[in-house]
Amino acid sequence: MIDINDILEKNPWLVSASAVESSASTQLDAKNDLVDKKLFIADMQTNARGRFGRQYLASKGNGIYMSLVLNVSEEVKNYTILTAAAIVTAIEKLTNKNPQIKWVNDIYLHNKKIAGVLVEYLISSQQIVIGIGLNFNSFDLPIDLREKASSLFSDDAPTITRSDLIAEIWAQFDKLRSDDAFFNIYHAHSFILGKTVEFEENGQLISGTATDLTETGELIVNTGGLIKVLSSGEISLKKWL
Ligand code: BT5
Repeated sequence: MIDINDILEKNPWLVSASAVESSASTQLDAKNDLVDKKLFIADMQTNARGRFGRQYLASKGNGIYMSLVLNVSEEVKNYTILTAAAIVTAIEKLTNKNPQIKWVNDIYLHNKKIAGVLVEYLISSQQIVIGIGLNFNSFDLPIDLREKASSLFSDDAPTITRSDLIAEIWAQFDKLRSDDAFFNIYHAHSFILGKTVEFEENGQLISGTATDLTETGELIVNTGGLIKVLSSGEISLKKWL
């Protein structure tokens, strides 16, 4: 099980944390108890979601599934980018692995997705809920995910615990959110820059070369002379080569 005391000790900025054996979705747990800087963790989720309502697969005891509530009254930051930067920094600090970030919210290792970030804005209460799903140990994936998903530790035995990584992710998150260096980390870990990407716009499939990222998180794509600035809220990439 997850060691909450260790996580809180390494993150005095968090007010509290809960860890349950099973939850429908830690994102929902968080939304039902909107305490600023409270962390919700589950060993298993039965109805986890990603962006655009897509399903996120969980496997009992083999992943990190967690959501954080944060009051964001006057700040304007791209929390998806900040969280992705915190995850890759934490992994690099605790292991010898070199994760990358696929625009905008996916963490990749050896060309396969090992984690995803979901940031939801609650406009009425000026809060956000940051969800992280990370495949930690390897587990049986359904056929449709085998080609594109993997785990942090896939062929090798874990050298750290899930609690170690959770504690480090939030420690890095807290450190990075006090300055703007997280964008440079995000940029330096980009898996997509220089690649040919395909996206859908108004029902039309368009392809181009991903050339850069803006500081607010848009992806700049050159589609044969025409420069497109893609916003992650509207567009998700279909293909990248
Ligand atoms: C994400 O969405 O990757 C964000 C996932 C956030 C999940 C966390 S877990 C804790 C909290 N509670 C929740 O209910 N949610 C958050 P997106 O970019 O939309 O990616 C979803 C797509 O990733 C799916 O359509 C699949 O193709 C793929 N996928 C699903 N499960 C996966 C897994 N375990 N590992 C890798 N890829 C997966």
